[in-house]
Amino acid sequence: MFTFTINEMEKVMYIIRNIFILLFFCSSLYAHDYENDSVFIDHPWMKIFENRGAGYFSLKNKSNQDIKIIAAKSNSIKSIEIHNIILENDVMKMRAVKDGITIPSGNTLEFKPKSYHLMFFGIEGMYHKDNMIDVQLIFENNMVIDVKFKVDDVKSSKHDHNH
Ligand SMILES: [Cu+2]
Repeated sequence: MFTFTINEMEKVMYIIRNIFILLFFCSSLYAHDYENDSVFIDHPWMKIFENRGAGYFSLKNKSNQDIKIIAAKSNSIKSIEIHNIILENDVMKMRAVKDGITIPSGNTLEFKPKSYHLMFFGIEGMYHKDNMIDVQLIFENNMVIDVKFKVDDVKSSKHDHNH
């Protein structure tokens, strides 16, 4: 016979409840992606320092042609540049990527720290961890994708006092 005592039943309920809580938090933290027929964009996130920031995400080309990201725009940010980091005489330097970046069919391009990133200049308003900022990613052939960058790290000389 397969029977539960009340006590065992409570334990099972407790475990099930915890699994649900875990799933809820995992999905709210990580389920953050955007796609259309051509691209899949995963987890755009950003760091902010005063009114500047850097944005990261991964970009998969699902289509059977090359795609090219050429720019980004936001109503909350004065200007956005695509940057890369290159090593020059053992020194890491940021460079603006003027002509965009081509992603071949089936490939994934990672925008990540010490590599490609979006550079945000003139972020308007105050943001805190987990706030979202609307940004449009602009591709060749008039493809535009609206995404939200999740604020991960905020540093401000006015508000952080690390004595
Ligand atoms: Cu940069």
